[in-house]
Formats: sequence, structure tokens, C-alpha cells
Amino acid sequence: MCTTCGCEHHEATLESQALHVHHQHDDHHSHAFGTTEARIVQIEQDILSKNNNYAEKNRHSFEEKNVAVFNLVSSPGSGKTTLLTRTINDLKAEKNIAVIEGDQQTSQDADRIRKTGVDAVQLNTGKGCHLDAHMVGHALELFNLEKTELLFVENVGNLVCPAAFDLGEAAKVVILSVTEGEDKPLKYPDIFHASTLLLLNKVDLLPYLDFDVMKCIEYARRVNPDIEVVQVSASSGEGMAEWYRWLDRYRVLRGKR
Ligand SMILES: Nc1nc2c(ncn2[C@@H]2O[C@H](COP(=O)(O)OP(=O)(O)O)[C@@H](O)[C@H]2O)c(=O)[nH]1
Ligand SMILES: [Mg+2]
Ligand SMILES: [Zn+2]
Ligand SMILES: [Zn+2]
Repeated sequence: MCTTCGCEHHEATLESQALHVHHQHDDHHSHAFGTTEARIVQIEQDILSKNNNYAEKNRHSFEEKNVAVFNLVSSPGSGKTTLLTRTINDLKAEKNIAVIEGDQQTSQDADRIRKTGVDAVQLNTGKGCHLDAHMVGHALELFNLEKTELLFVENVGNLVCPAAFDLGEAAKVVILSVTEGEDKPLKYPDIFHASTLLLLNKVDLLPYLDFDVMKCIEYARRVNPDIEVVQVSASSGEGMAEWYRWLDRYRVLRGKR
């Protein structure tokens, strides 16, 4: 499977198990000296089309095993891990949940997730700025997908690059916290365009900020008229029930359990 390994090695660890994920990583940002624009575009297309093939494989496994997969994308610090740990603690009694954690370094987030008692695999991307479908495919080797109903993927904190990489998920969920400013959907349109749901997090802080919720939603819908929005606070728990209803509704709509 890994005959085309590139320059980077990624590690995935589940408890004591360790797996080295070799991953083609022609840096899609590099503008190497002497490389023409056409060549760069070609390299990007090759990377994305390879990624799409891996994503289709992942999607096929998810559908076959009836796993609902959600890819959580946001800037660093928007509250992805906090939101996930709360979600898991609230839902773990009724659903079998697993998590793939993406970060450049450390397994701190996977450790936070494991404290809830569910399985988490940490993928470290090193210099990589997003998870790709190949890495996720290897992480899946460490889970018992047969018993997993809900799989959350916490992407690398980055509002830009993860937008282009399909991991095989049922839906992308973009998290924006109210401390980041309501203009972000206009500044980083790709991820808002690619996402099915916008979770507007940290609404407990609204009284202290000058953040216009209606304007933010309007900007998001300018980029993606179909995007759904749920306002939450992962700290206070406000709005979380609506997020859980969204998850259930999405699974049912997609013919999941
Ligand atoms: N006030 C407030 N703080 C939050 C909320 N959600 C997360 N945080 C805080 O935001 C910081 C970053 O959270 P984290 O979950 O690590 O974000 P991540 O980098 O997106 O995974 C932490 O200090 C959290 O306690 C929230 O809803 N309200
Ligand atoms: Mg995190
Ligand atoms: Zn491989
Ligand atoms: Zn990038």
C-alpha cells in the first residue's frame, strides 16, 4: 500500500500500539525555485486526486460498517477538543464513539479524549497542516469499526488547508468561536463552503464581546446558503442538546442507525 512513500513519517498511537503512517507529502505550499505555475497546479491536482481515491476507500468502509463520521475543522483554540470531550461524556452511554485526533505535535488531545474512556488515535502530521485520507485510512486499522457508531475526527487546527482534503467523512463541521470575529466566513470561505454545519462556539462569552451573531450567520450563508448553524458553549453546555439532535438527524437522514 505504501509504495509511494514521500518524505514525511506520521505516527499514530492507540494505547501502547504504535503504527507508522508513511504518507506522500509533496508540500502543496512549496513554490520551489524554477518550478512553473503549471507544474505546481499539476502537483496539486495529483495530490488531491490521490487523496480522493483514499477518501473513497475510507467512505466505503464507513458505509459498509455503518459508522457515521464527522470531520471537525477550526482554527487552533476554537474549542474542538473541549466540545468533543463534552459530547462524548454526554453520549457515550448510548453510543459507541471513537476519535481520531490530528495535531502537528504531541498527543495531548488524544490523552484528553481517552480520559473519557473512548478509544482515540493520535495522528501527528509534523509539518503537515491538515489530515489526509491516507493517514486516516491507517488510523482506522487501529479501531474496531464493527462496533463503532460515531467517529469524530479532530483535524489539525487550521481553517484553510483541511477544506480541500476529503477524509471520507459523512460531513465536515466547522467550528468558529465568537472570540475570532464574525468576518471569518468571508476571509476563509472554502471551509465554510465545504462544511454542512457551523458550530458557533463559546456563546457564553457573547456578553463580553462585540460579536454580531446575525452578521456572522449571514456571512456564512453568503458563502454557503445551505450551511446549518448551531450556537453552543462547550463550557456551559448551552446549545449542546441541539448539536446532539443535529447529529442524530444527520445519521437518520443518511440512513444510519
Ligand atoms: N469560554 C469558553 N471557553 C471555551 C469553550 N470551549 C473551549 N473553550 C476554551 O478554549 C480553549 C481552547 O479549547 P480547545 O478545546 O483546546 O480548542 P481546540 O484547539 O480547538 O481543540 C480552552 O482554554 C478551552 O477551555 C467555550 O464554549 N467557552
Ligand atoms: Mg484540540
Ligand atoms: Zn499507506
Ligand atoms: Zn497547508
